[in-house]
Amino acid sequence: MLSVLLCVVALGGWAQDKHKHKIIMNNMRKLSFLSILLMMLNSPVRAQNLELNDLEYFERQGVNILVFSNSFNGGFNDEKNSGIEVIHHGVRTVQGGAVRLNNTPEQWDLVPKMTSRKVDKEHQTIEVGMRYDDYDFDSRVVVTAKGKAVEISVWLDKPVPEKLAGEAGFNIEFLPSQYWLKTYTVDRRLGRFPRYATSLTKTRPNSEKPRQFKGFKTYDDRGTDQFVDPLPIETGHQFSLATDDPERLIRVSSEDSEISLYDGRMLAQNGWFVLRSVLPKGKTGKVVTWMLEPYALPGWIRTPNIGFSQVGYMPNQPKVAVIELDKNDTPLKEAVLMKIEEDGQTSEAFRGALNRWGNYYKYNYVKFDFSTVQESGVYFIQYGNTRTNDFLIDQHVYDKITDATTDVWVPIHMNHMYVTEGYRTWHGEPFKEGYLQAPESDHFDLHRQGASTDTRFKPFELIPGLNVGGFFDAGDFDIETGSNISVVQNFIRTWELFNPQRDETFVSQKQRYVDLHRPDGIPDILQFIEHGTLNLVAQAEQIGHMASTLSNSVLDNYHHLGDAASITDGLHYDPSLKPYEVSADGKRSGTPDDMWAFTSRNPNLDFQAATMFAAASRALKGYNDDLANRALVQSKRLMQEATELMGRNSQRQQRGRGDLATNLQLYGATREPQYLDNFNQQIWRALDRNVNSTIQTALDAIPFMNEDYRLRLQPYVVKYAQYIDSLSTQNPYGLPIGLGNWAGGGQVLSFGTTVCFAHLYFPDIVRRDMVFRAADWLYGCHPYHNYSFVAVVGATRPKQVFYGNNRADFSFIPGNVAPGLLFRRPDHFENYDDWPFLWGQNEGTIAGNTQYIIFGSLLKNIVGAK
Ligand SMILES: [Ca+2]
Ligand SMILES: [Ca+2]
Ligand SMILES: [Ca+2]
Repeated sequence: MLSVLLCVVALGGWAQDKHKHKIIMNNMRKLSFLSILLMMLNSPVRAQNLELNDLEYFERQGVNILVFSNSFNGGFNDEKNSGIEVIHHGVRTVQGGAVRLNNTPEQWDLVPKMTSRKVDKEHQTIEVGMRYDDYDFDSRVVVTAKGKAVEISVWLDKPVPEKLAGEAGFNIEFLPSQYWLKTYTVDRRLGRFPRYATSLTKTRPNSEKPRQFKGFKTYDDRGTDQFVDPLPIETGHQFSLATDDPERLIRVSSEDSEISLYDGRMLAQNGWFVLRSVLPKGKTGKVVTWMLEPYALPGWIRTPNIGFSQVGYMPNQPKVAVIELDKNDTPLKEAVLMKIEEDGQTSEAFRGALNRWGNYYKYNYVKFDFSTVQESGVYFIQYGNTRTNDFLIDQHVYDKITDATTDVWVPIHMNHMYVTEGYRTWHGEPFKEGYLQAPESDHFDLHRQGASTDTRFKPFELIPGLNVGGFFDAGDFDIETGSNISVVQNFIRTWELFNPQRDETFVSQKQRYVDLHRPDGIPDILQFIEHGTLNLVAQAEQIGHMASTLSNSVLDNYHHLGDAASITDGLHYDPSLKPYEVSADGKRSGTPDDMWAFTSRNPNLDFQAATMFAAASRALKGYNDDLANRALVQSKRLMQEATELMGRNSQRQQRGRGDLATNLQLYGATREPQYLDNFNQQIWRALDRNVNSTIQTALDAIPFMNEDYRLRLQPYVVKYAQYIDSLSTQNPYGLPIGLGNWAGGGQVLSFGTTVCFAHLYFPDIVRRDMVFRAADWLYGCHPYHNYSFVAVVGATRPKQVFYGNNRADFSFIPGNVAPGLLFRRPDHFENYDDWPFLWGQNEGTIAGNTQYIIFGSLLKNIVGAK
């Protein structure tokens, strides 16, 4: 053991995984003075104290403390992504440090607005001003480096407002999955973080509860007029959290204030552990002071992250692993590809030099190219002491990449159906009572119903016939009409391009019943087109135009986790009954839980629907002629009305890409020449303006066009190929990496799809090598970790948790595609694989996942896998 350790030490900045650190810790006692000295001599000399760096956060090796580098954005309020944050040995385990109004703030509790942020390098201080407009309440938080700790102090110029006295406090939150089952001490008392939320609560009158976002309520108080307030697990002045895990050990203490520990999961499954000090009443100046000290493992260097495709590689494709290294790590000169033989023995298949790519945000990157290895087999990569899991090189690795998505993920998201798989019921039939006309409202899921309903229905009146067909939007259960339109389009596209006859799903519209893995003689994709069209046609027929969404009426069932059929009570809402009261005939209830249809008219949405209906009518002809005809009728009507409305409102959008794609789809659907003329008039100008955003539509036209069109398009494809090449200099992965609040998985899918089409039509310009980049990324060759962002058949190590509707079980729905790599300012990428609840990195959407079906089908076909 000792010799192994010394060997690691002697090599200096080498790969050291978690176990090795533990070995080091355990063996420290056994080491002689000489070997400790040797260790110190070999460790690079670095600042041991926290220092404010050029990126405006406090840094020492192993610890980053961010102070409002990411502020609360207010969209969905507390997204667990903001305030004072700690990135501890590479993992963002602490966030939410701010003045808050609740013991355990939930997602729709109020968040403070950042009013100022002053960074003072000379005094090693960051000061942030915070304000709650709802309460005219201002505070400041000052964070100052003090050796290995930071001092956090809260300042008030005016006392806490009367209404918030005893409610406003300084909070900071700890990631449950990184702390549960670990030990802590409070003023020397011992405790262990619970795996399950089981602490004590009390109820208090609603009148005492600080206002929630826009006045909505996250909870159903069952008529008690009381809310639940968690009680602390512990209270004291000195906390040491995770004393049994040096990578997570943090000390928090306060001399002037009591600190309490709460479990945020008591109110919401996405809650975190909270440390909190209530601000004193009637005081101004420095009212609360904490010291916060994250422990840092001496000389800590992050374990290299070897990015590669978990699905594996075809023999004749490029195979390049991207190795992500700590900035204090010294890159090795070579890596090895090992082969696992049938008898279990391993042997060296390839040894190759590493190519240095350079720095990208906080890490350093080298590449390992083992493309020359073409023999089918089971392999793994060895880089120093880091060894990957195994993966395949084989002609058939891509054969099944869409199967879990089409056979499992999509049917489970079919709304208004009972969905079963073997012994398991995924959900009963949801929303049996149908949908009510939404009243004027400003909605929690960012929808809006204007003063006029734009329909023949009065607010709260039942709109008949909407509870049919359609797909759940994502991790929630609404029907986003725009999304559902793209979903049907994606299915039609898949159907028309690849004609997949796969039949693994039993769908009975009559029984409202879906059974997975039970063939019924009808290709599943056709049934999915039908299911999506059924809801959208019903909207057009019943409402007269497209609803913006069919969504929850109350916040307390919007965040539903569990069986979709239990979101509402299935009974028609009757305001003449009391809440929770059921009518004598058992058909109506006084509980206002019915879903709403948001019906403000949007001619652009109608136009999109019209285009999709035309295509759907073509796809469904011969399978469901009645629905095909209904779709065509609505297509023609909506097209005409939308065109008139847009003309009248002079909302005619700039005749740009949207209309280009629409004209092309309309031509495909109707073969009427005016649409092709419109397309031809616009396409070249659009390409001149922006090749990257127009090229997909231009490529989609090729099947309808002659050779002249292809020739004229060629120089634009050359330009696009140059863009693809240029991406290799922008980041080590050679594709567009999104930096938004929702990770860029959709962007990667679009990019991958476009590259595939470009290669299909112009193989000499967009080389075959280029089509694998998006797949490599999705399946594991990306920053942070190397797990597949897609829960795909064939991947050795897909992600283990996603933000699906079963996220509270720390599980996932097979076939899901995560948005993936989320950027946190100023330099951190992450994708939690032990905490599903951040949608920006882990939520799959119906539009995104059906887009993946196109990409996967295209890739399989292009590379000749099938
Ligand atoms: Ca939604
Ligand atoms: Ca079927
Ligand atoms: Ca109801």
